[in-house]
Amino acid sequence: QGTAELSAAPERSAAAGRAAQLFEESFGYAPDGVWSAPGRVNIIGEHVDYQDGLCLPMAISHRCFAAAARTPTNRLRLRSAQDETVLDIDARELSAEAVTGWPAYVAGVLWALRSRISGASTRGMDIMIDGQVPLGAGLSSSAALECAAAEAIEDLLTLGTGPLDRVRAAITAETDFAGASTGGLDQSASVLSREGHALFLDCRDFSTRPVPWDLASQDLALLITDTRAEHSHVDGEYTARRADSERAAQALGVPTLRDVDPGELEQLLACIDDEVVRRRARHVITEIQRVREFDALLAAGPVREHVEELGALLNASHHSLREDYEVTVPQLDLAVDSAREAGAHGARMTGGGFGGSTIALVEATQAQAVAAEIAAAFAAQGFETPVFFLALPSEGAGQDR
Ligand code: GAF
Repeated sequence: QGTAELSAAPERSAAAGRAAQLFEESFGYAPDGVWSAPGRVNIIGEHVDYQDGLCLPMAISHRCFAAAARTPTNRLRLRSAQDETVLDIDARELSAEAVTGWPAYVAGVLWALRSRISGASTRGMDIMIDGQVPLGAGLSSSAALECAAAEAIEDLLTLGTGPLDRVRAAITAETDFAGASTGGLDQSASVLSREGHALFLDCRDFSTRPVPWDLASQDLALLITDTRAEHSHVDGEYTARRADSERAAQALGVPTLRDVDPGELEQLLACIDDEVVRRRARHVITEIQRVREFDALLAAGPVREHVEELGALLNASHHSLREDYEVTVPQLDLAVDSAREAGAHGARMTGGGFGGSTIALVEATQAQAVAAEIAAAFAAQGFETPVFFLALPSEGAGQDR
């Protein structure tokens, strides 16, 4: 029998206070403020953001905190409560080669915003990071780090960025500075999410629309299982899938797979010679269509009224990610299968895959029992004990104090 307790994120204002205290202990003076940004789960719309697709993520209650102060220097000094690596660098001379590890996700944001920072003013700052988004769990701890940094930098240097500018700066930090060629879903969710809502995201232009997502009042819950199967994005598999999807678009003669009419799927797929590329295309095109259907069901009434159809879309998404996109691992499949056997309405992996987390749409009263079933299945297979949370739709990035 595995352990199946539901863990909770630290309470936000207490966590912000802790970050301020850590700053003071480390730098010897009080910070100017504390900013934070959340991790996310993607409810549906996986591996489509880099093909101009549609996604439906939501911010979770786990956040990354950045306590920071502006200094009358040009030094960027970074420290973290989770990692001993520190950075102390001339902020005018940032380069991807000079900064590695977690500091690249913070320094990269300052670098991405460089054209907005006037040459004359100093840009020195001290930042203490306290990341409470579980690391390597596929819950976007790196986007939370970038987005918390973007909020702090905006307020400390008064750059006049809007939320979408900060999303773009965080994306640039990740792709051009930290060197992970991800697609923008995570940063959008971290900055633009609203409490009590999921975020309908069109990755073609990063336009968004909040979608009410209040499961608790309908006695439902979204159970997150962090399978503890480690994943990494800088890893070639993600890049390989992205390249496959580009090959698919090229074979179909369209700029992106978003431009494909799902009604013509079968005829179009027949035009792709490579069997693997054909399956990759089928995933992306059908997944974008599933997001449209999911969104339409949510618009048609409360989740409770369509819970079986919504669950079926989650299941179909997982199937497609497992069979056509091949981004699952045994732990993800087991968590999904055991959640369904324990009575979940639907379940799927969430995030980039190759490890990380799953989500399951469950009756609120069943969340604990479903978690226990998953934990037991993991124990029986000799897998590491998973960690369980509830996905509570939270507020995007902002200032805490
Ligand atoms: C990761 C990436 F960072 C996102 O951009 C997205 O592609 C996701 O995997 C898959 O949907 O989280």
